[in-house]
Amino acid sequence: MSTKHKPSILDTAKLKRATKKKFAIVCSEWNSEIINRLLSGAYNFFKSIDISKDEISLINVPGSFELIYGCSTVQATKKYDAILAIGSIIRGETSHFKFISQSVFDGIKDLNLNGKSPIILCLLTDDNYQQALDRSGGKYGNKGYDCAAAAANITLI
Ligand code: DLZ
Repeated sequence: MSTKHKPSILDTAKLKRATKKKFAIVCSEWNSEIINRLLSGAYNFFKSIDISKDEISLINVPGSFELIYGCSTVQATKKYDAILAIGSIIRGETSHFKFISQSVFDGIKDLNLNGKSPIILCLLTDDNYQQALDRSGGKYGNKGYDCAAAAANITLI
């Protein structure tokens, strides 16, 4: 997506109204370097609206496919105003990439339809490692930061 048309959801002054909201992050462990970069981006955003790392619950799951179960479990606690799911899927030699990616989008979409805590999906689906680096604090910004802003934004509607 072009960065020329940045959405107003990145308006930090407005998003400071979310400072008292409760957030959880559900994080996949696959492609850990990329995940750590996305997670840092998310924490940087939350810091910009005066929410410290210690105030955010972090739940780790093995891979992106397990984001669905992890988010479902966290949603069921009813403790959070929004949940941020973070994963990175990188295309391999087989069609596994396609099935996992589609399942995660479908699974998280289904969870969002149940009307409980909203889940913001920060899932990179890249053809190669460089593309993932570019989107996790590289030349295309940090999607972890952007998705954390979206999580704050959704608590204000
Ligand atoms: C198996 C697998 C593969 C090949 N690649 C990735 C990936 O690039 N990113 C990711 O998050 N997870 C991957 N996984 C693991 C699956 O998400 C899942 O953890 C396993 O299939 C077990 O259910």
